[in-house]
Amino acid sequence: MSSSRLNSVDGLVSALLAGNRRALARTISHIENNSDFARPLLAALYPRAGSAHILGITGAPGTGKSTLVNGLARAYRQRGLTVGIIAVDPTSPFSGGALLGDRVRMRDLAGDPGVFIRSMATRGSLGGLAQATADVVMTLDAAGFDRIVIETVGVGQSEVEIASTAHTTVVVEAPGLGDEVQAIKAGILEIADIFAVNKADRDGADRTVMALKMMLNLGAPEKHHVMHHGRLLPVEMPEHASDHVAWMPPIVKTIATQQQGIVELLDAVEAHRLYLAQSGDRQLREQLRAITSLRIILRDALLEQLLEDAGSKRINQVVQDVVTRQRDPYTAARQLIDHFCS
Ligand SMILES: Nc1nc2c(ncn2[C@@H]2O[C@H](COP(=O)(O)OP(=O)(O)OP(=O)(O)O)[C@@H](O)[C@H]2O)c(=O)[nH]1
Ligand SMILES: [Mg+2]
Repeated sequence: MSSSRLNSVDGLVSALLAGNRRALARTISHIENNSDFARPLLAALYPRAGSAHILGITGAPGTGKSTLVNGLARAYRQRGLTVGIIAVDPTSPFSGGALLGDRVRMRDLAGDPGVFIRSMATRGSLGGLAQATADVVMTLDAAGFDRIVIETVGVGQSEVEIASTAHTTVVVEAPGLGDEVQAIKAGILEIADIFAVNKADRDGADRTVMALKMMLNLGAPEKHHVMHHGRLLPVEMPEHASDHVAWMPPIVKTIATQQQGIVELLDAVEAHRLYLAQSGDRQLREQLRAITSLRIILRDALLEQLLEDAGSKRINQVVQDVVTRQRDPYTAARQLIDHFCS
């Protein structure tokens, strides 16, 4: 295929759908850079996506996420499934050091056309990292990957936002980083569908498992997503079948560096995938993903237009008024909104 075909939106789309990896990489670059091609590409690909199962792998730095992802990808390949991997590193958008490490750790997957690995460059994409990640996920989905794995470092709200774009979220814990379960602090326990206690070759793994079990027994964090996002857009959520049993997050011990527990972890993911389909929760999550996407896009687009509409002179004046306490920020914001809407 001549490379000039990849210089048009139509050419890129048809090549991507035909399995051309160069077209895929180029499409992702357009999306990341928010080039003129980005929106037409996203619009053309969106109807082709929706079949992949999307996994989020999150947890504190160094818990072994990349090593686990590597193991999972190999195990999926052994089952004949293709895997797209996205490594997101919002904490160090410019250094790229951790990502380089990831590439090295995932080296044994290189050269396999059934695996595609991408590190997310975070800079400048409209809608921020969460939306850019969702867009790349959608692109891999349209390109036909059976499973898409997103690795994020679980440290803050944006990671939770990114994880909420997944169908199945695996929270990775490791012993020896303090007695407490690390995720409690970061508030990512609520998003876990599965726990992996990695580095089970180390002391304290059983204590971590016990701590997690206690946490889970204290209160099933069921339907938190709905609570959290449901009120943000007035959409009707599908009702649950009354006979449907709530999912209890399983806890899987792994030693990623020795390929131990990987098959069990993969089986847990696949069990959750089935659960989502059978319970109707997959549909619910698709709704939540749509809500999250729309919220981010609307928020950013409206803010951008409002700022443009008000003009920098007016904005500067408002900022000054708030600084000098002539107006409180709520009143100032309200006045800008009223002006924008009038
Ligand atoms: N002992 C032991 N070490 C492991 C295990 N899994 C991973 N490691 C090691 O832990 C270190 C960190 O592993 P990574 O896979 O890079 O962890 P990560 O969570 O992706 O790290 P960041 O992306 O930087 O947050 C590496 O040196 C791994 O070899 C395990 O099961 N046992
Ligand atoms: Mg990593």
